[in-house]
Amino acid sequence: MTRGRFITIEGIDGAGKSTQSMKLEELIASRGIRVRHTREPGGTPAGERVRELLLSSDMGPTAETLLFFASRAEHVEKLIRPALEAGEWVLSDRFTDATYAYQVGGKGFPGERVEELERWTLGDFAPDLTILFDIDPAIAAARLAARAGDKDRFERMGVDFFTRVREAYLTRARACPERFLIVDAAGSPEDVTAEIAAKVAPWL
Ligand code: Z5A
Repeated sequence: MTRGRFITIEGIDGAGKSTQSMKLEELIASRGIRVRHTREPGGTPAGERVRELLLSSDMGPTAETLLFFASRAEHVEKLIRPALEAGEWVLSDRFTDATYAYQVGGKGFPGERVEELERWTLGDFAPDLTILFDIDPAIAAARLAARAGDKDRFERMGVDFFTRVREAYLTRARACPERFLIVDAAGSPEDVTAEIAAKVAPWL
């Protein structure tokens, strides 16, 4: 049995990840490849409960970072690794790069603590491919402002916060070009879908 591939989708809020990851799932499935679409935080029953807690509470950075890794450990053990070993591909909206981008880059949590947690919970387990949706936070903010219920997300965190998160993602992508594909997420949905299809084609 050939092991499946693990693809992660990353980028700031409002970059268009959810919209495009569904298209990518369709593209992969259209090649006859079995694919599981999942997300972080979440992806398992326990992980989804942790997600509710994380997204509804204002907790300190240590508790928050530990909970992201608790959800991730469960996700890898119960869903991601078994699916890959069964030959399925796994497509996850966010994974460990998000912790480096949001907690370390955005909030200033110490990077070495995240490295320790990553080593402890994941060992050398990492995505085979990461698609980074790169976008100016002002454009992402305008998209979320147009979506009912999301009006205050950028106001709450601030555009400066999302600028730091974006920079942290780009720094990671530049340090690991063999794993990352950077997509210009500011275009129309059709343009972004086409760019992803072209860049992912060699993988399919
Ligand atoms: N988080 C963390 O801090 N640390 C971690 O380790 C992990 C996560 C794993 C998860 O929230 C939060 O957890 C997240 C990071 C943190 N946020 N914070 N703060 P989430 O999963 O609910 O949020 P999200 O991943 O950012 O989803 P999102 O806000 O929905 O953004 P998106 O998926 O990138 O965008 P979208 O839903 O596809 O599109 C947003 C809107 O724009 C929507 O109305 C679309 O119709 C529209 N759209 C999409 N594409 C386009 C284009 N191309 N043009 C115009 N309009 C578009």
